[in-house]
Amino acid sequence: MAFRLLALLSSLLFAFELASSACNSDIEGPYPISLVVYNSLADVQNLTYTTDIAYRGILLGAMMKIQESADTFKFTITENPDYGPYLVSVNGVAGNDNEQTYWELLAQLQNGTIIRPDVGVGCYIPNPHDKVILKFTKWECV
Ligand code: B12
Repeated sequence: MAFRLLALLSSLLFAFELASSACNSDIEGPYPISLVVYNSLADVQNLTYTTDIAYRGILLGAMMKIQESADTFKFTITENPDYGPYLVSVNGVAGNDNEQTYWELLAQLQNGTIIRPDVGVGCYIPNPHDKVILKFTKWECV
């Protein structure tokens, strides 16, 4: 009787270990990205930051992490009800509708290709080793 109970307990333990190890194998760790602040309208040096981002985490989270750890990186956003956070200013430099300036979001992928994400900082999910570029620039009216 005691033997059968022991056998039952050990098979239950085995099944539990199997289930938990299967779940653990689904866990993906964070990965590195870098962030470049580039003002194309002024003669100032680019600033580059690196951070780890949660697996498939959003860019805004990585930016908040950098802001917490680096004294030289500050940004502000406004919330748009349709599209989420709009990046208004970086390090005190703010976009201005009258001057048609804004912070453009670009990303250089690991293979060198530069893309212009079709979502903002609250929705963009950087790929591992992305170089995210916040570019202060002007928009053109067509
Ligand atoms: C004009 C425009 C811009 C102008 C806005 C300046 C201005 N004052 O007019 C500029 C060039 C600055 C711009 C920038 C960007 N834009 Co834009 N923009 C548009 C566009 C063509 C029209 C918006 C509009 O005037 N609507 C009419 C007015 C009356 O409504 P509104 O609510 O007041 O409009 C405001 C918002 O749309 C806001 N806005 C514009 N773009 C974006 C992007 C995001 C993420 C947010 C939160 C707000 C926002 O600015 C408008 C004026 O205040 C739309 C596409 C479309 N045809 O609708 C894309 C659109 C809204 N933009 C888009 C994107 C992706 C961007 C960028 C992230 C692109 C980039 N990679 O840099 C950046 C924003 C970066 C940042 N700083 O956060 C996407 C948003 C999709 C999404 N689900 O997130 C759209 C839908 C285009 C697309 N790709 O399909 N944009």
